[in-house]
Amino acid sequence: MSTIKEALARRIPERRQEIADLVARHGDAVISEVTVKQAFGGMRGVKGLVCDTSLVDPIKGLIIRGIPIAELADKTAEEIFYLLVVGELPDQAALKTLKQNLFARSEVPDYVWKVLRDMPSSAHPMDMLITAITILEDESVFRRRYDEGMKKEDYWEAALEDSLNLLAKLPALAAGVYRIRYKKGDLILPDPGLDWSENYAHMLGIDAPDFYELMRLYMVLHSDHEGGNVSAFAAHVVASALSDPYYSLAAGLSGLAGPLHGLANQECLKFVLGVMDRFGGAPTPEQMETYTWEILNSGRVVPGYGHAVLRATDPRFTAFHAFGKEHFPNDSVFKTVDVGFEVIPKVLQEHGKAANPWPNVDAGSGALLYHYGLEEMRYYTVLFSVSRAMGIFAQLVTSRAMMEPITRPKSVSTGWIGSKVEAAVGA
Ligand code: CMX
Repeated sequence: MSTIKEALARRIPERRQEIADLVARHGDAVISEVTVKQAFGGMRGVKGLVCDTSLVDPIKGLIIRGIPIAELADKTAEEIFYLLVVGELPDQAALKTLKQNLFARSEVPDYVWKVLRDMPSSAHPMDMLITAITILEDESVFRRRYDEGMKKEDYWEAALEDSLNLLAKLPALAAGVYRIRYKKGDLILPDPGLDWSENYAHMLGIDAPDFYELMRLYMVLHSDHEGGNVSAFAAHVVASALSDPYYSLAAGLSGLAGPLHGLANQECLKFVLGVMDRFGGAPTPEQMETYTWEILNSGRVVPGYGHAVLRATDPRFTAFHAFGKEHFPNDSVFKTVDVGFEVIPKVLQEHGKAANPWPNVDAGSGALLYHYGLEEMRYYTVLFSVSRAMGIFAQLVTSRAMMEPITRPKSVSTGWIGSKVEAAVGA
C-alpha cells in the first residue's frame, strides 16, 4: 500500500531524467511555428506548453493519461485524481487510503463561513467560492515552507499537501456556498461513510442514489482538459510565479467563471428554459431551429456548442446524454436538450462561422442537475469548479515536480508584426 505522495515520489526521478535528456538531445528542435493569425487569434493551435495529465484529441475528445474519458466514466473522482497525479489508476488499498486522507482533511474553519455569510445576497456563487478559497490561503503549507527556505526539489511536496488540503475541503465549501446563497438552511456535515463526490451531493442536501451517481459522473467528466484552456492556463501561469495552490486555483476558477468557458453551463440551461418558455414546453425541431436562428441573428453565441480544440461531439456530452436517456428520457428539459442536439449542429453549419458545430460538455449537464431539483443555474459553474480543481492541482503538482521555471512568453507589438511581415514579403 502506498499514498499518492509515495507513488508520485517513486516516479519523479525518471520523469525528470526523461525531460533533461529530451532537452539535452533536442533542445533546439522546432515543434511549432506561429502565424500572424494565431498571434492575433488567441494563440489557437500554437504548441508552446507541456501538459502530461491529459490531452484533447479534436475527434476523440478528452484522453486522461492515455485513457479515453468514455473508458473512465465508471470511475470515482478519487481514482481520477490519483490517475491525473500519478499517471496510473490506484489499486484498492491506495484508493482507500486516498479516500480516508481526503476525509481527514475536509473540515472547513469557521472563519470562512463568517465571511461567506456576510457577502451580499446577490453575490455570484463563483465569487463566493473564489472568495472562500482565497480566505483559506492563510492555511498554505507551500507559502510557509517557502518562507522557511524550502528547496526547489521539494516544492512539489508542499504543492501536493496544499492541493490535498484544499481538494478535501472543496465539496464542503461548494455545498456551503449553495446553502448560504440560496438560504437552504443549516450547513450539512460530511458523512464518513460516503466518498468525496457522494459527500458533495449529501452536503448540498440532495440525498438520492441517482443524484450521487450523477455527481460522481459529473466530477469525473469535468476533471481536466489538457493545459491550454483558460482556467488551466491561468492557474499554470500564476503557479509558475510560485504563488501557492490557493492563489493559483482562485486564478484558474476566475477564468472558469467566464461565459465562453465554464459559465457556459449556466448559459445553456438559460437557453434551454428560454426555448421552453417561449413555446410552452419541449419545442419541436422547427421551433428549436427558429429560436437558434434568433440567438445567432442577435449576435449571441449558442451556449454549449463549439470548441476551440474539439471538432466532433464531445464524449463528455455523450456520457451525460446517455445518463439522461437512461434515467429520465421523458423529462421535458432533457427532451429540449435532445431536440437541440438534433437541430443546432445543422443550424451552426448553415450559419457557417463556428469551426465546430457540435455540443461540448456544457450543453446537457444543466438539464440533468435541474431534474434532481438543483435549479439554481448560477450555481452550476461551482460544480464544474470542484471537479476541475483536480486537473488544475494535478498539473500544478506536476509542474513543480518537474521544476518548471516561471512562464514568460515574449509579446510583440502590432507594429513589430507589421514590419516583420513586410520585410519577409519584400525579401
Ligand atoms: N454559437 C455561435 N457562434 C459561434 C459558436 C456558437 N456556439 N461557436 C463559435 N462561434 C463563432 C465564434 O464566436 C467566432 O465568431 P467571430 O468570428 O465573429 O468572432 C467564429 O464562430 C469562429 O469561432 P471558432 O474558431 O469556432 O471558436 P473559438 O475557438 O474562437 O471559440 C468557443 C470557442 C467555445 C469559445 C466558442 O465555440 C463559443 O463561444 N461557444 C459557446 C460558448 C460555450 O459553449 N463555451 C464552453 C466551451 C467549453 C468550456 O470551456 O466549458
